[in-house]
Amino acid sequence: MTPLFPALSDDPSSRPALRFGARSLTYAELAAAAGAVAGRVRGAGRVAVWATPSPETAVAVVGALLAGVAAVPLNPKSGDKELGHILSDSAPALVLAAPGTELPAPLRALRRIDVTLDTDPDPDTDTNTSAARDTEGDADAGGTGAPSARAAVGEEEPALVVYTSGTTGPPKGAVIPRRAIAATLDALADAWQWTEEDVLVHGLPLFHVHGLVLGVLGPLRRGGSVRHLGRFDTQGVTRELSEGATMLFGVPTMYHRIAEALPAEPALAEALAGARLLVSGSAALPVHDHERIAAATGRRVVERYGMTETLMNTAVRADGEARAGTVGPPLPGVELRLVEDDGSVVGALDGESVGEIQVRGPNLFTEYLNRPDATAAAFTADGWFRTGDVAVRDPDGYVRIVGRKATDLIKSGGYKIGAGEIENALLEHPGVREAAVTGEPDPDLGERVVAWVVPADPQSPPAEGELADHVAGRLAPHKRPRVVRYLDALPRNDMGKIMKRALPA
Ligand code: MCA
Ligand code: AMP
Repeated sequence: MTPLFPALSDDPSSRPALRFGARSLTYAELAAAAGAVAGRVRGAGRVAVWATPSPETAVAVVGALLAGVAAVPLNPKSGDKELGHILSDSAPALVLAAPGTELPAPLRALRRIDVTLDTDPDPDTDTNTSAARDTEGDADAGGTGAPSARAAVGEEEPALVVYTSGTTGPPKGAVIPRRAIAATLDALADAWQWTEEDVLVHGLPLFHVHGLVLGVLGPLRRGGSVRHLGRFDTQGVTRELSEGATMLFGVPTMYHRIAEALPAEPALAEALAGARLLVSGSAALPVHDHERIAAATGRRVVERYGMTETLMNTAVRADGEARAGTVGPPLPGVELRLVEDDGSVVGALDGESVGEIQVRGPNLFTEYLNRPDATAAAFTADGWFRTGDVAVRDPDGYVRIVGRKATDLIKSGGYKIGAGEIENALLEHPGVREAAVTGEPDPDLGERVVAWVVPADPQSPPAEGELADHVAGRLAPHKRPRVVRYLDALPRNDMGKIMKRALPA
């Protein structure tokens, strides 16, 4: 296997690699900073990364990868319950964080390593851990033949453990091997003609696949660069695309906000028109937003479709036709089929026959950490991964996602949110007797989280804001209910099961 980051291996250049606001690193500086991290984490089992939108997060993850140690990116807004679960499940040996960041109590019990961007070798670190040795170590892992005393890191070794919600219970850790990262990024490079000349701009969070794997590791694998906005806004997009950035990645909510802003921001339209590629993913981009952006800029947003467990499965190619409502054909190396409920495979490419998307290929995760039951249930007997997404295929092979099998999964702002997880958190509030959570269409977020609550005391139900804060503080702010509806009782069937479809629209 070739090294994950060839541009860091041999003679890292003074080309820009990362930029976050006023702070930037060249490849040589990144090699030194990440090399220092690698030296300090080598041999650790797994390391947690406090994944703020900062260059330290990128350096921490790249450093762990250079050392062959799996990184567990943590949402810095995780609430107690979510964080507690992730830490006990993934059992990291230590936590990597930017200096001066205050970590919440559960993390303070772990050994902490401050990630500095300083390129001077750390005097406390063993001399074998200089940048040069560590980037060489990665090259060795790739079998380039350079001499080193270190054992190669196998391509099936875990690179990342990324937590993702299911319909019930706490989030599961998807174990993503090095092979999957390399395969998906190289397939996207083929589809998008993505090269070292590209400069990517985005404002995505760095604790999920979209922002971290595609948005940071993607440019670094190509030897190109990434400029992170810190937080997404249309002014940042305008500025970076006007100053040399070539590609934009975002979730549909970001493109919706761009579409809304375009009439009043002519510079935004000009900046988007000059980009080489505008890419949306993590949820469906509504046709209306596609069309508004195309009308104002003359440019079409291309969609790609993936999952934490599978990384990327399909993408509209840079030289392909960007049809609104489609996510393109399967990427090179990815096998994709549609399967009906009775198990029969949909053969027709007729734009009408519906089936669940199942995939196979080098882009797939290995397992859910500590969850052999869930891992087994996710695959068919012959090794296809069941995505739960329902689609049709057009005559030219393009995939059109038309729905999802699980009604208890909500996609809000591009985040996947399990209804069960929020229901459990709500039931822990003393003012809540019964709770049900659903997703409702939302023009900005795609879907918004709605909580249906039977209060313990109907005379003084807990306030909407209090329940939102309760969920934000236990789980994460993006999981908080945006609307709370109070009922005297939840609709139940004869078996006592809550009938969500019977909740008033
Ligand atoms: C609000 N806030 C609160 C509360 N209410 N904090 C604590 N308690 C509360 N009750 C805070 C929020 O944390 C946030 O802080 C700010 O107020 C605004 O919140 P909100 O309105 O919810 O956020 P937003 O700015 O409207 O978010 C929209 C967004 C975001 C920027 C589009 O949803 C987003 O970043 N989405 C990306 C999701 C993503 O990357 N998904 C990839 C997974 P602050 O502003 O400080 O943060 S899917 C994936 O990886 C697969 C592989 C794929 O296909 O891509
Ligand atoms: P996650 O589990 O958070 O990684 O989210 C993966 C899910 O996001 C997929 O199973 C799809 O339901 C959805 N998704 C990702 N990209 C797209 C897209 N371009 N169009 C529609 N849905 C998407």
